[in-house]
Amino acid sequence: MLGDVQPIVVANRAPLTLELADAYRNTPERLVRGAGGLVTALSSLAASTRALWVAVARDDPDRILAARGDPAELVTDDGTSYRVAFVQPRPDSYELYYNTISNPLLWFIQHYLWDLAREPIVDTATRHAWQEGYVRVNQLVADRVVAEAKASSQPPLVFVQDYQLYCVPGMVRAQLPDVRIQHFVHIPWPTPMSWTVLPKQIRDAIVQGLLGADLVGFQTRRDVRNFLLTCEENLGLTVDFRERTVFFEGRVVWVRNYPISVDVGGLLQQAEGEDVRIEEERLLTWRPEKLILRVDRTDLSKNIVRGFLAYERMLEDHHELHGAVQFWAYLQPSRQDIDDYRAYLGSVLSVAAGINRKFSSGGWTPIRVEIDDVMARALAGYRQFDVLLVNPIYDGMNLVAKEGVLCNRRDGVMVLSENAGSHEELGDFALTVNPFDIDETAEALYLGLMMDAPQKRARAERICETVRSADINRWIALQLQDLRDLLKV
Ligand code: GDG
Repeated sequence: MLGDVQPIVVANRAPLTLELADAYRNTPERLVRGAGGLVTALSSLAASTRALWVAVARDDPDRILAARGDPAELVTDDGTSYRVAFVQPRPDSYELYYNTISNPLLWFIQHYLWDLAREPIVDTATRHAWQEGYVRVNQLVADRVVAEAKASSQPPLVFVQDYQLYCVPGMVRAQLPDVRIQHFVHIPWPTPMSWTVLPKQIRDAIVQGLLGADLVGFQTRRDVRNFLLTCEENLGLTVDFRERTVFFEGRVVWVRNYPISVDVGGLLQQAEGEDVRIEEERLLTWRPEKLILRVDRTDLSKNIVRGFLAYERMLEDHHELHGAVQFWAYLQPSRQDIDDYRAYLGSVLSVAAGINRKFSSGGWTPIRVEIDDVMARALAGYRQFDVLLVNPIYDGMNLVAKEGVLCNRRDGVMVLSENAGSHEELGDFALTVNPFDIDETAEALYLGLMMDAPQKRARAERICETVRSADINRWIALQLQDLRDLLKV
């Protein structure tokens, strides 16, 4: 896979979590592998190369793991082993780094979520959080990477992940000028102008930090273009749009897109599991004739409220569907320590309740909102939907769009936002919507429910083929290929 190198994966989260023993529920302590394709993909890389994982200790269970070794040799309950080096920032630094700067400030800029007439207000507290939180934690992480790189007998190859760690590549490069670094950004990279919300010193530090890498990866071609434009317009750097390179401090930085995907084999196997069968049986006891599904974290970017408003519009226009259709919103609670997120969940619940009050009759409830965190239930939903609504305001990729249709057993139709990263690959076979337009979304939901069987099947098959041929292994393989071709690793 890779030559003689020591891969170092750097991410905010470790690839595993410690679930503490619970005497009340009589459950033992468990070390559980993190969910999602990223952990799966990087885990296979880590397992095959003895990679080291550098992560930030976020809470007490992480700190317990950190105390088990430095780096800790950890084996999850499914038998996968990891070497994890935790950095341990002070809790107040972590809070500023994670809950003030990364979420919401950067997340909101990168998903265009700020209501700019009112927010954000940038002040001394923002600069303090940047310096004492974000920069400080990034420096701790970078120092740890440097120490591990120096201790390695093989040349290190550093893979940094995401928006919490933008400064790490530059900080590592400052200490190890020749090290090979790749940084992958999982969320959208917005237009240059969106970044001007931040003071110049902060927004330039973000881009310069990233340019410490040799290769910067994004999900879509649009993200790549926006990043190149940001380098040119906001920092005045020399950019080659055809080669997709930036010249920075005497080096060439390559910028490429690698659409993240799912572990197709693993996911389909998981979807056949006993726990999913039990969830599906439960679902069949209440499923309506026609099921609309959405599965999302309760994040503002996911656009859950407008999804309900579109469904309301559809019910207003199509009385014949009353009693026959139900919209199941299966939602995972997210970032509830941030005010905007708590308020958003409140709006989600109250809008759904309002629609249910307006239309419920004869035992029929139009919307079923369920807030929980059980993957098997999401998979049961994926198998059973007739229409899957994926309408984010903006989204880096959106894996639900890829997983949902792949697991579905009914040739279900997907209604997909043109602003989801997955739209670049799957848009031709979904029903495309502008996520702000509830009339258009209502119409698409209706078309999806009414589509004839051959058309449904043709679309579902094309989506499945696309996902199968570009799965998570390809995501990794393309990056490794570029590291070999461009950087001669
Ligand atoms: C970020 C970016 C990008 C579903 N129900 C449960 C559950 N899921 C799984 C889904 C899916 C994952 O969670 C959600 O992934 P998404 O990609 O849809 O969204 P984000 O969480 O916002 O992810 C995104 C991604 O990073 C990867 O680069 O695609 O754009 O925002 O796999 O099936 N997971 C658990 N419990 C559930 O009940 N644990």
